[in-house]
Amino acid sequence: MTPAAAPVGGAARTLEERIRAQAYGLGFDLVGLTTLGPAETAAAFDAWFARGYAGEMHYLARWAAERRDSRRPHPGARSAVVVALDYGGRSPSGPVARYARGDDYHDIMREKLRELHRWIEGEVGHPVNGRPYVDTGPVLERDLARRAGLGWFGKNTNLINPHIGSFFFIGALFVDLELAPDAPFQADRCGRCTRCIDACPTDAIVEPRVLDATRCISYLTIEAREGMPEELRGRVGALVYGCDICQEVCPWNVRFARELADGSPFAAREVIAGKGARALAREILAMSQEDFAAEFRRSPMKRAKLRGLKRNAAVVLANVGTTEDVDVLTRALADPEPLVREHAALALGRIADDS
Ligand code: B12
Ligand code: SF4
Ligand code: SF4
Repeated sequence: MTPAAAPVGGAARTLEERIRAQAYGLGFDLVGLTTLGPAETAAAFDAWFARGYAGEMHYLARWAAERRDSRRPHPGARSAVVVALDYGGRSPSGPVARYARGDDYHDIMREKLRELHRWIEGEVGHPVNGRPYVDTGPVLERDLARRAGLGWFGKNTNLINPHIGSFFFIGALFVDLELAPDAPFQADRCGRCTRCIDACPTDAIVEPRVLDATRCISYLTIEAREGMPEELRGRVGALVYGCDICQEVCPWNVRFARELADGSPFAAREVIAGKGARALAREILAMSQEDFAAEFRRSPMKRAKLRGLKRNAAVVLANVGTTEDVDVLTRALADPEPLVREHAALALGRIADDS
């Protein structure tokens, strides 16, 4: 069976087949097994970091030896069940990247992986030393997923699967079992296409498969804690949080991206659903800390904190706002955060220049 295909009936026999079937049953969209060991792309990671492309994400420098070899993050672990969970690439574009519109995927995937862990212990009849990883440890998850056969590294750096595209999260359950691995995904299906590189508004994909995160809108609106660089502010356009552009233009998503399942926890929550960039930016700028805590409870958008979201909202209003937004921006000039005041003032200046 290829890792891309859901099982099609018949009694599952080996432990590997039963694990795959159980993981699909828990709702994962792709499942692959791999043996842990040295990461093939460790050198690509080191070169990327050495070029300063990680920006302020200093945490990526920690646990370097663990990142280079997936046997190290969880002592004793020998294999990984690597999974993908689709977050709905067919949902319409919007000011918030699709992955961040609903509930936080870390919690959802970790819980499902814990359930899989308990199920495996039941199947083998003894405790299994294991641990779920979803963004939480020093693991090169795209590397691990390619190794487990889930897809190839697109030129936009995302892992792409030929059946479902790239709008999916990656997670892994490390276990101290010796599981027969799936074949790594060897092909490069990008061919001569360069659509993602051409479409990136900030020219962040500096070479095929190399992303200067400090230019990436996803980084600028989520990870960066300080001001938005002047050169890039205008290019952020109407994006309040995250960016999907290099995935939206990818032919593999145009063709194979999926609809969100009914009742999916990744469906847009009320504060975001159906809102255009201006309306959302205005709402965010007017939020108190209490409103923020209530509206973004269990949301990945909490990561930017209210000050980061307000900075982004001001940048978006600078780009697409009108004189009708002067009121909310003027009130933001009294925000306790200098970062917010600075970007609100810049936005007011821009609107004044344009009107
Ligand atoms: C830091 C980080 C970011 C940073 C930097 C991203 C980057 N491309 O470097 C920022 C904040 C910009 C970011 C953005 C996004 N991220 Co992010 N991010 C991560 C994180 C925590 C670490 C990634 C990392 O180590 N980057 C350093 C680079 C060097 O590694 P890499 O991107 O994984 O690239 C690998 C390959 O491309 C390959 N490679 C690199 N160069 C070369 C060159 C050659 C020649 C070859 C053959 C291979 C190769 O080796 C690298 C290391 O294994 C991972 C989770 C994890 N622990 O892995 C999630 C993760 C990669 N992100 C994810 C997502 C969903 C996103 C966004 C789509 C969110 C959004 N909509 O805004 C965007 C996509 C932007 C993009 N084009 O990549 C998913 C990706 C799922 C997928 N299908 O690929 C992950 C795996 C989280 C998860 N658990 O699901 N992210
Ligand atoms: S996520 Fe957006 S800004 Fe980042 S590389 Fe892709 S298109 Fe460029
Ligand atoms: S847009 Fe083209 S080059 Fe970029 S990841 Fe998709 S197939 Fe590869």
